Amino acid sequence: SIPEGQREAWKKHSVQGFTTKEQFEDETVRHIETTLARSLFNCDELAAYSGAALAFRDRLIIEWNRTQQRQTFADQKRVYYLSLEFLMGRALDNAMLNVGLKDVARAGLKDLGFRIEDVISQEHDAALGNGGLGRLAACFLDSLATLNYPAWGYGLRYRYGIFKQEIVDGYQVEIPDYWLDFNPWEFPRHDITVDIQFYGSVRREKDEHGKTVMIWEGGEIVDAVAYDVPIPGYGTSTTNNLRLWSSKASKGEFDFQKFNSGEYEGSVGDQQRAETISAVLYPNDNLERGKELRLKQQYFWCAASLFDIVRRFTKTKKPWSKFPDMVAIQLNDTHPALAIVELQRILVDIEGLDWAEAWRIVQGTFGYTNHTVMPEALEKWSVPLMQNLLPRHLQIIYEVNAQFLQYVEKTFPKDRDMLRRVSIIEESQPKMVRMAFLATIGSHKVNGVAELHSDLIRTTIFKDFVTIYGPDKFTNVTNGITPRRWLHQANPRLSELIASKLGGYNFLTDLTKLNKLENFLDDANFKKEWQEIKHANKVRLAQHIKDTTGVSVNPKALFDIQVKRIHEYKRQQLNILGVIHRYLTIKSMSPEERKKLAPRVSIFGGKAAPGYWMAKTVIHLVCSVGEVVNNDKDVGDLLKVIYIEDYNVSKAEIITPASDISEHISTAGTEASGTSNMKFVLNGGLIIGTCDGANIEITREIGESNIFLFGNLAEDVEDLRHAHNYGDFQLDPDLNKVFEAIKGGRFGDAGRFSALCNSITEHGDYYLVSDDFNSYIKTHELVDEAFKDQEAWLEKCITSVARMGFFSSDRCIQEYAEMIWNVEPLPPKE
Ligand code: Z15
Repeated sequence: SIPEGQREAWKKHSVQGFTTKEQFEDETVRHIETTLARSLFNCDELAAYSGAALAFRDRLIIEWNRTQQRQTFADQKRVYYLSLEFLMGRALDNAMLNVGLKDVARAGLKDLGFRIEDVISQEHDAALGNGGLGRLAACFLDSLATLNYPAWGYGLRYRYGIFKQEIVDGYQVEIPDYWLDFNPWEFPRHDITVDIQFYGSVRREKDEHGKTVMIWEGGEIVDAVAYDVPIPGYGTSTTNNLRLWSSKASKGEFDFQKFNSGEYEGSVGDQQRAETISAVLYPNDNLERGKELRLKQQYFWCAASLFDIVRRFTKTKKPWSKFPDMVAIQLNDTHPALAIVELQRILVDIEGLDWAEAWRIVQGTFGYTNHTVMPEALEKWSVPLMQNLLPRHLQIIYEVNAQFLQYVEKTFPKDRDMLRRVSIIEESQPKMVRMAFLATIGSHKVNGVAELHSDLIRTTIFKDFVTIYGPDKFTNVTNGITPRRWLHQANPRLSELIASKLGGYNFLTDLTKLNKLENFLDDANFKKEWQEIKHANKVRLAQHIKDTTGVSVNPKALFDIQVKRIHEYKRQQLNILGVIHRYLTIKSMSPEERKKLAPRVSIFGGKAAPGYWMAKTVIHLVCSVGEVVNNDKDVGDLLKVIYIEDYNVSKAEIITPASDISEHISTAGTEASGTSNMKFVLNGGLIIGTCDGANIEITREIGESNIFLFGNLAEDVEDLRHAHNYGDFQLDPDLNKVFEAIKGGRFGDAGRFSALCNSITEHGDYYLVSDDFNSYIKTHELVDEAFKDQEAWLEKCITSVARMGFFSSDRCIQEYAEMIWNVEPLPPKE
């Protein structure tokens, strides 16, 4: 650091960051002319984006520095959020709003000849996630900073984010998402690198006191290099850090020897192999495939993060027993469960603590969030794979398991089968490590993400663990979303209208304040403006649809939207089969009857995992139906079917404010929470949904009369499936007509859809499409009816928005902080 005597000089030259329009323009032009080496003769919108982004980045990093210093001096507990996915979307708009300088930037950019919207839309999404789990992590970072918690995110810096989706001839095509060409939002920290070891073997040795120590040696070393992304809070100078690790060949290991011995090509190959670890995000949502490279990613990221966290703790010179008082680590699903084992390894093998004392520290440090009960999504790693890649970690897992099972056997001596059921090791061929059990045993709290889901984990996958540990270890934190991005940024006009009624923007940091909106249900002007804003948002989406698909849709029609990852459990197939039913109904009507119908636009969007054939078939069916319906003269505006390509965070910001109704129709008991349901309601759209995930709590909050619920309940699903498997299955007659139409070739080659149809008609209808079909169709008829009374519809929308305060991610973070982390905020002295 700078010597005492020189600090005054330093401070005099400290960068301040712009606040006025003039200063913003100075900074932006300076960056364009020097950092980017462009001039006013070749400054396009991309250059303007780059200049503005760099100007904001400077501001953020100044606050980032101050925040980090403050947190270091404060010497209090920090939170570390470990997530393999952070689905951040664009950063510039968010930075402008959180720092409170968007109007300054708008005026400045206008002076320089640009429209702020065009500049903002130049930015490439940071798409380091698949769906809900990754976006939740991003919302949590926003709330942690806004609420002034000393918190860090830790993740992987993938060179390729989630693929870009193109729809070619009605099929999904995946394009690699190379996004790092120009990323002004990250700061490489080449001085912060960690050596990460893989493979090798374990040797037992006696130390000088005769104590047995384990030594993991040999194998290979890969370097983890830190890249830091500043996370600004809204309306506060707190700027937290998201640290992403990038893999690189270790200097000592590779170059030197091989370059000297003339193995140039081999050396380059080694470098590339090392860099492969952080090369690509696995594109599966709610599915685990057990690939070695994925396990390598997990350990690489956990080991680097733990090393960093432990190093920060050691600087405080506190005894190890204080570790859980200074560090809370939250595991976003089981992807980071190896962090538990890694901390135990550091404490026992490297720091020489007793096993039992180390394990107390580990359990006191970790919390685990479960996001699914679906068996195909629960992580299991093969023992031979782990033995080879992480021999010492496998030993530790066996030891943890042995002690745990010993305790269980002692406590429940009569239940022999329990040992088999709760063992971390599944006695299969090959043996498997059950990561959810490891995460549960190694944490002091386990939480689900919505009430139904938390009840389900307590009664199904973790039932035995509730018996063993008691019910208090298991809790619920219902998911939420950040109202900054999902209301203020995505829907600025609605946010402004709300602010004009509530006397300012305080609702953005205390969302329960929205409840005062119910006082304006009789305010005709307010309601008119509300409706105008919804219409303008629909016009904007209609324009996007026209530009990207060529199809014209009527903005006055009912916009019915389902955008999310394509998955059988989310039941996009139920939606499109319902659309076909609607089409057949329209075709069977007389022109007079048709006049009474409410025009509809059915909008779909979402990515299918590249290897998920059934999901890809669903996309193809939607596109094929659209091809027929959109060109049928009998139908006209009464029905349009649209597939929006490449659904991502920035598209969601256009789509969410434009819905009249959105679909959250998973088979009851399968969607842990869902978070887009919250986004749509917060933007003044109603929802049609099943009694699943957070739909249930949304209903509780907004009232049953403001939501369209349908379908079987979670408690009945098991019996229905069982009945199907024993031959008790009657295909719904309306659904049968839909299948007849598909089989008759009305939407192109029927063969392409046979597996999809058969999964329902022949193979047990696991997701209960037929069981729920009638209820779904009937409920859509209620939606049609309700939409005809625009006045009443509008009232439902406004009432619902007013009652959505509970679903702010700020509320979630406060619950985690109190119930799980035991951390206090550290507000800046302002
Ligand atoms: C994912 O996006 C979710 C759960 C998972 O187990 C995986 Cl691997 C990915 C989603 C849930 O499906 C969704 O219901 C929930 O809202 C979201 O996590 C955030 O909790």
